[in-house]
Amino acid sequence: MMAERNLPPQRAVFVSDLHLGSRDSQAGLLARFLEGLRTEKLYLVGDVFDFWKLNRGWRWGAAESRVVRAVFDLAARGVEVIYLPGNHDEATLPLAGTQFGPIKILRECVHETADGRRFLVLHGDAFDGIVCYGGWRTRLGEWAYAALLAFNTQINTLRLRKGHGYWSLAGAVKSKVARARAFIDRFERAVAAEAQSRGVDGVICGHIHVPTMREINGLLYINDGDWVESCSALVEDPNGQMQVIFPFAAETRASPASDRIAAPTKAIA
Ligand SMILES: [Mn+2]
Repeated sequence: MMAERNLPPQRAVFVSDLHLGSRDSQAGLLARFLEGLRTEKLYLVGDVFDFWKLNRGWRWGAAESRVVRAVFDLAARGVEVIYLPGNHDEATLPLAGTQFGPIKILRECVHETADGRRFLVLHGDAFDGIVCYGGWRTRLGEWAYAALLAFNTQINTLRLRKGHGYWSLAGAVKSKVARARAFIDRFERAVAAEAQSRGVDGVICGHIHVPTMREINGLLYINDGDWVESCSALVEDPNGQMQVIFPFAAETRASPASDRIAAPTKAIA
């Protein structure tokens, strides 16, 4: 349970897609992770807040406040905190280049590891237009899938009452899984290609809620995941070793081996 306490001191920690303010955010686990953290740098790689939920479905409780307090406590202890706005918190983007108290706000930046490798750090939403149809069609797909999930239970209640068998949502969306995989691959390749053109060794992003570390054309693509389902973080140890960790794997369904791209919504962050 106290896995986060066992995390040794890190040089840098990257988290993104916290979606604070959304009911889906795992703010409680995130607070525990941040409160036990020892690191020199903390990168908040976008979608820290979910302002899209301000009009409907906004939630702000003790856990969310604990997350914010934990970040400021880390900063007060000398941790360098860098905040890179994403698309769900793009209202903070005009603040890029300024400081919010001890927190540095940047559109993107380059992180240099202890062993001298340079990583472009950005949220990743800028690549939506390149890899998918974008705009309303993406939103429609996201809405349709959410509606499908919500109605799954009702559909089955009806079906069972009428003597039909259980209708599997997983089976129904199976045909979409290949598309989700293709989307993820296109996204990862687009981000990696951009990083390659900047002459860096790798790229660190979030946005699609698919924690990954993979080499693409000799460039290291790292996605730190999210705090909606994966509850993952990217950590760099004092020697420059990078690792995507799942500190609450035992308490959530997420684990490095789980097939997290089965749900198409994951691809539409
Ligand atoms: Mn995003």
